[in-house]
Amino acid sequence: MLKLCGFPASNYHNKVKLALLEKNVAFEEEIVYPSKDPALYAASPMGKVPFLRTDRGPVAESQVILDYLEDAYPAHPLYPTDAYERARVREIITILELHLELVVRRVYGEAFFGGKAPDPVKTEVEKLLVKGLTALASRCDFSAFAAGDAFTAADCAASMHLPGLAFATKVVFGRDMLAELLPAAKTYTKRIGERPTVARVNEERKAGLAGFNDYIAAKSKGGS
Ligand SMILES: N[C@@H](CCC(=O)N[C@@H](CS)C(=O)NCC(=O)O)C(=O)O
Repeated sequence: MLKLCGFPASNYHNKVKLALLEKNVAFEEEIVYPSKDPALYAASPMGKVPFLRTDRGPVAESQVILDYLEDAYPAHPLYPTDAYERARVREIITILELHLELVVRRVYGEAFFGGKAPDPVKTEVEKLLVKGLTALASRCDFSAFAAGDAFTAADCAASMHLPGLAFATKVVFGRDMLAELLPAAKTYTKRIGERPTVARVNEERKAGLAGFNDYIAAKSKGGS
């Protein structure tokens, strides 16, 4: 059986978990936190989680895993059949991953872990987030799902990444940039949170926070 390795406080982990649930593919979860363990690097070349254990070997990188699942388990598709529409879904995912999530992560230390991001970093992140959110607004109106009238892989990314962005920008910049620049997406995050699969992932995220906090505490004491 497929094994999703990572931890449920991670939005990347949860993006893959949501795809597995939506596709109705059986899987188990194995809690793996980032570390310097060579076994982790053997499974995931950048030492990041999540990765998926398959009967052929591991696959790392959340978006690669989503695409693998779509190829290997075509039932309950998460992409449209039309090539152009598929490209549009991937365009939205790329904006979410590269131009929003990776950008806002630069201030996650301040937003979630009591750190302090340098002012020039904050200025740059705020500017880039305006650009990324404007790009997202040009592709999605969020009146139903991220990429139109049906749930797609773009929703796996949007529903798991956007709430953290809203929270982090409120803490670090004193403004919820999602609510301000893309109010329909803010409403969408609440609406999609009621979808049973998303609600389950979010409940399990909350249940996993204690374990994650223990991992962070051990790490700050010098463990790996
Ligand atoms: N591009 C990766 C990003 C995954 C990622 O950054 N995971 C975090 C946990 S949420 C991690 O493993 N961080 C440890 C590290 O970067 O060394 C993906 O999409 O799977």
